[in-house]
Amino acid sequence: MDAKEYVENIIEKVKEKDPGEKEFHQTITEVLTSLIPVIEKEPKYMKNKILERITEPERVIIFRVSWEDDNHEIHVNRGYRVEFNSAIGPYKGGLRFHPTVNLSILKFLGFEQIFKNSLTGLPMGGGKGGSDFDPHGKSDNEVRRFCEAFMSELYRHIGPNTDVPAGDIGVGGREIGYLFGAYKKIVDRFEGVLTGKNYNWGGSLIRPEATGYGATYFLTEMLKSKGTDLNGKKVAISGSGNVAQFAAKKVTELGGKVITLSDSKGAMSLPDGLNDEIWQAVYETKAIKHGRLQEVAEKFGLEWHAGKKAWEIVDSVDIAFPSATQNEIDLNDAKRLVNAGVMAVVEGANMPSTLEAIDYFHENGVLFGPAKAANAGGVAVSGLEMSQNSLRLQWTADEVDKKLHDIMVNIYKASATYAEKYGHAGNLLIGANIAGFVKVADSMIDQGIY
Ligand code: NDP
Ligand code: 2IT
Repeated sequence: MDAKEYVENIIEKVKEKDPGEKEFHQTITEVLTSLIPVIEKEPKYMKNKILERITEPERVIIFRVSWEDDNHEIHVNRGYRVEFNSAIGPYKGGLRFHPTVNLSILKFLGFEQIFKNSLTGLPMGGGKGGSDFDPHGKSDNEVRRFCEAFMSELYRHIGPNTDVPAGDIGVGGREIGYLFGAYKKIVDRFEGVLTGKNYNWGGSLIRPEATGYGATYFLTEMLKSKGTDLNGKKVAISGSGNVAQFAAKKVTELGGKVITLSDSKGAMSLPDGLNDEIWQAVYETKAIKHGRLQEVAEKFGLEWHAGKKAWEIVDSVDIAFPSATQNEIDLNDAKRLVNAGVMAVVEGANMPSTLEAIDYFHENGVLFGPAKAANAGGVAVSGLEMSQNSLRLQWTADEVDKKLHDIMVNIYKASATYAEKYGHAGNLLIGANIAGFVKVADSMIDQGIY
């Protein structure tokens, strides 16, 4: 069997085994197809059945979460942890609280995390978890009770050397605090079992900023390869959560003009770009008050486009920086962005572009920075948080930021180098996937048959 046939066969088998897991099928198709050049060159991967093994999670935990709201009504949600691959370190990856969460979404996120974590160069395996709980409109006490109920089961599956969760959509500093408090109460140990902790109790400086800053550092490297930089570039950012906030901040700091932000209710135009005052209002409204972006638009007299995506409200744009959720750029959005003059796309969110959109960008010569590489800064600083916890030390913001910057430059270099080595110069998606894969696959071979 040749490499292409082998890969197609595995993709079909995954689809047959778990029909209906469409997001998981999407990432499997993207990643495995991009690995054909390395499977072809290195027969050991086929011989050791690495693709059969790497597409099957090591363990999936699904559990009931019952909790009581402020009116003493009982609710039942479903909790998950997908422990996908531990070849190069303990399972590591975020928790997502969002009503759309299901096994397909967490398997896609857990699978992507394997390669992303490998790219950081730090010893972290891949995992992801979460719940279909919706934090929108819940009181702090309700969120706390949910977190306590969630941890009352999760605690037995995680640990600083086993599985180290963090935040993702709907899980930020507040939730990590409640989850950490519940874990510590149950196990009676103060240990680095979660990342994204507050600095006062073992967190790392720059972790809140890390994904957005890191993706912007990656973007800077992409632009450098074309002899340009962020200065004066119009940047359409989607989302207004953790990733979008700090992407917007760093882009502005480096001379770019942020022309949009959005949330699940619509998009906001920023014709004059972002300033400190608007940024602070976005941060307070979304990160502290868990409110709506529309309130910020109204406060500053900015145009609000209800129900629209960021891509639908721009006529002229240089860079698209999706930072909200999966599949938020489909083929139509990609066409619209290309018509509006986009030269680069950098993925802050996980799998924000559909397979058709990615192909369209590549066919039209748009520089494409894939999520697994571009947004790896968040988990990279999570890895640095684990290191600091082990050392029982905390580094300065400058030290962490410098390490983050070096990691992002290295990820860019690895992606570009591997793309070239395997005959696809300039295709950072193929390069990143192969670079992330090789380390994990070789480690799996070293460790025997699991
Ligand atoms: P947040 O919860 O802080 O923010 C999410 C943002 O995306 C909000 O503006 C939210 O709007 C919007 N959003 C969420 N779901 C949808 C949806 N279905 N349709 C439209 N808009 C939506 O999450 P993060 O900023 O942490 O995460 C954003 C993306 O980045 C995700 O893809 C995540 O997996 C990825 N990521 C996060 C990392 C991290 O360190 N936090 C690291 C690497 C990747 P609203 O407020 O209205 O819900
Ligand atoms: O998608 C991601 O990389 C994250 N949500 C961050 C994971 C982490 O463990 O910091």
